[in-house]
Amino acid sequence: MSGSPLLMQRALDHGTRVAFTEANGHVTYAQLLERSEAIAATLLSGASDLDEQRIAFATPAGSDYAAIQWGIWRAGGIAVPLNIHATTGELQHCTSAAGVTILVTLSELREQLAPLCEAQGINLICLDQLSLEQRCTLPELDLSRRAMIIFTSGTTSKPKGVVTTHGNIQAQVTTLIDSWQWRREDVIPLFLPMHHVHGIINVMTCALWAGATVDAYDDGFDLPRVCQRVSEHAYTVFMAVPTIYVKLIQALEQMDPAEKAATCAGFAAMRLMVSGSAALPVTIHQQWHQLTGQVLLERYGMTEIGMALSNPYDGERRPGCVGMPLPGVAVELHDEEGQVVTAEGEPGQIWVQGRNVFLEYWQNPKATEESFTRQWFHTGDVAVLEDGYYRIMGRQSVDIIKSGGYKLSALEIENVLLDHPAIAECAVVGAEDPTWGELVAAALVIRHGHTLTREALADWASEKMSAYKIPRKLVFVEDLPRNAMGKVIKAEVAALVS
Ligand code: MCA
Ligand code: AMP
Repeated sequence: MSGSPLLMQRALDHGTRVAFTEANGHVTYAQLLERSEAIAATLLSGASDLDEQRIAFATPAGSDYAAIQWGIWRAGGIAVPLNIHATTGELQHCTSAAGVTILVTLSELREQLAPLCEAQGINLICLDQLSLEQRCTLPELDLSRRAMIIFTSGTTSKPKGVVTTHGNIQAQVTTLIDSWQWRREDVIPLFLPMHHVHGIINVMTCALWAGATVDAYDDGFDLPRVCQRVSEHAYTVFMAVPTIYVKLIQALEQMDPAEKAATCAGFAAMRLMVSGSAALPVTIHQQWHQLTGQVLLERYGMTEIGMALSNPYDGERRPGCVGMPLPGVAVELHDEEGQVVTAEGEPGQIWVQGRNVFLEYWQNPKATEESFTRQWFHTGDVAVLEDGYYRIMGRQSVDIIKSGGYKLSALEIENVLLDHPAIAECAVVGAEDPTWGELVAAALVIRHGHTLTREALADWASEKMSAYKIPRKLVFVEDLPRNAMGKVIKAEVAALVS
């Protein structure tokens, strides 16, 4: 196993321990290693090293996902996880921007992905059709090798590919293993999407690093099943976005007393419950504590950096705050002139430095350069330090929306809406919402002689963008509010749609 990422070398020691429990039974670490070796041999198909070829994969959470990811890594490729619920247009952007050569999936998704692969000359491989007997000599890898590209939305109209190396991933994982005291005996549910860091790194990779067990949900967050498993005391650790805690509170409040007591007892028994990906409202933090006795540990992270700030495992977990820098992660606040803010109580943009910080935006040196000053990455989030704890105040850009834990680009959504024949102009903003954090909201100017209903727009949009990007709030306006320079005033749009 020399030359393999440390994650896989550690898996040898975990051997017969259960890595995944899933609908069809369980999979051990030894089986995961075996399957990933066969996948690596298939991908190499006689070559000695994939040399950072981009290999996309589209599979739900579970052992197949991990075996493919490890197979790509062991063969020397860059893993490009795709959103299994993305539209063809969204997938096309990712596969063509990353220059994907092979896409691995399951046979039930073959039909959906075949036209895209044909159009882009991508070799489509179905996992269930592979021989698991294949073996070959695998390449030597070092920590500087590129390992993964995750697409993330931002202040450009199309998502950018965030490239992390094996070294970055190792740093992102090990700081959480130590800080949150991951152990072999842990069991964690995995119901988060598998094309983002929260599900991939914080839940799955940390668990596999520790030799723990992942209970995989192959169709995302299934609230009744989660509550059932929790009431059986199946889990020791739980990680979710704030929207999920809001949905769980609503569900607990509607349960009959016996079911509620059993579910709350299951939550109470866990050793750690974490919230992140978006701001956890203080009221939700408090309600959760009242219901379950658990003090949620809130942390702050980003695709480009993994986790940076965390409330302590031992010690005060302060509601409304994201704690302090994790070991190995340097954090500074900077004012608008780029000067370091040292005084407590003064807001500044969060800059981050450390081995956890990504290498580059894929084939986008301009965006990469603009995001760094020396080795410091500019997150675009504004925070303030109060009594030793950081508190996130919001984003610098109004064009970034956080809905259900997903980061969305207002500009990307506007570009899609402008393709609608009835829409002359539009402005998209986030509107505050107690469940989703923010809802996607749009002010629309309708072309003369056209009409448009909410339902018709939602139907049309669902062909073009993922469900969480579809505007949920619409206002129809004569003109968009603009300043003297003709620029749309998004603050006024936000007031219109709220
Ligand atoms: C779905 N719906 C929405 C939204 N999304 N409505 C408003 N706003 C939205 N954003 C609607 C659907 O159209 C549907 O409507 C109904 O809600 C249920 O949809 P469904 O998809 O089934 O919802 P769900 O399963 O309850 O999903 C909610 C969720 C999911 C579980 C919170 O959004 C989720 O898994 N979010 C996690 C995202 C995440 O992991 N982000 C990490 C990236 P109808 O009923 O009318 O059909 S951030 C990251 O990785 C960084 C590093 C970090 O810090 O963690
Ligand atoms: P993403 O780019 O999808 O990885 O999302 C990262 C963004 O999520 C960050 O830049 C923050 O804006 C937001 N975020 C993550 N965790 C928190 C948190 N605990 N509180 C507030 N915002 C958060």
